[in-house]
Amino acid sequence: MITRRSTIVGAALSAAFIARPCLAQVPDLPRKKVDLVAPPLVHPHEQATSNGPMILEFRLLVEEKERVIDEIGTRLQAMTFNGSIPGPMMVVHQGDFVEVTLASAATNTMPHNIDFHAATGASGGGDLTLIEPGEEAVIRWKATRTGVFVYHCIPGGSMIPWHIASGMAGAVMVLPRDGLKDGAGKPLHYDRVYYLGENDFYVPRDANGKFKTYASPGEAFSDTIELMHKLVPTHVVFNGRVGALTGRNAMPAKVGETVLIVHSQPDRDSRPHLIGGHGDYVWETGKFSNPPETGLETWLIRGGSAGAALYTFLEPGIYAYVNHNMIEAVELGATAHFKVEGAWNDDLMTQVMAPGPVNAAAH
Ligand code: CU1
Repeated sequence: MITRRSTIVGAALSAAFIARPCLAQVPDLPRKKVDLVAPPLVHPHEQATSNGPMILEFRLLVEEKERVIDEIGTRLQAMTFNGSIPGPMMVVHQGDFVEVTLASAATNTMPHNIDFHAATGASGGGDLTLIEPGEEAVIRWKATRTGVFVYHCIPGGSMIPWHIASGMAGAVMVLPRDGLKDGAGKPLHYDRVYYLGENDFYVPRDANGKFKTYASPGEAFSDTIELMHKLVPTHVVFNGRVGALTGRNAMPAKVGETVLIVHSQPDRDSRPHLIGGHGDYVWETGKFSNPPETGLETWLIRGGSAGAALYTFLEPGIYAYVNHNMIEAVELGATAHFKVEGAWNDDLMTQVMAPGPVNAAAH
């Protein structure tokens, strides 16, 4: 039952508290508390389950905190779910109930809430979860549709794009109860799953072109929203900062392992490409009720959505996973790495001749 705050989009920043929401009757189902983990990792879960529907309990703490977002020390007045950008991924099965406690750190300065694209009604839950610093709210929604879906903060007006562009987005994966399938109904499994949240950031510069710093989110707001109106990000990154998933932070895998890559972007379109690899099975729109496309080179993540790609690594080495707008990948930060160990397969590729001077006599 809705007793607190109505439609969020366009609402005033801080609606008056009316009453504590009445909690609906609790379904008579088993409960399980799930401890969330920071991306790119995903909490342990079954891919297919023989269990009946459950109530899965999650807790998300909203924290406003300054974060360094690149290798030159640029600082963002970030807003986070559980301290990470993106927020952690939650995995459930179709028919489960997702019960989320959304809490706001007492040190925060603004109202926050959460809109689950996978949920139905009340602005995806945003209308029922708008909390002030030091408050918490609990929402429960039924996972009726399968796929990977974005969640994000949606506090009203200009706060919506600002909070999202400050880091407040994550993803939910609703698996079919009998697991993933290819287009012919054959079961598909993954050995590892990684969650990559792509974000565009807008950090204002001073008169000398240097990135500015601010003491609080509120102090950063007017400069930041002015820059956001130009729609030209200063950073496009995976998992909160340039290099969050490259070099020694590369995601490990082994030759022969099948990896599920979940990729979300709450704002802008992205074009993921695995350099030297492919998308064996790709749910480009992220919804498992549709058959996956196969053998892709590059696919599209629409702004405001998540997609999923399954790939079995066949050669060892470092694989760059990029937004194949290479300007965004190389200049703005949208690059991640997989570090794959195992034996090289000469049949798939071999170096016939190492680079060297042109041998004119041979031509
Ligand atoms: Cu927020």
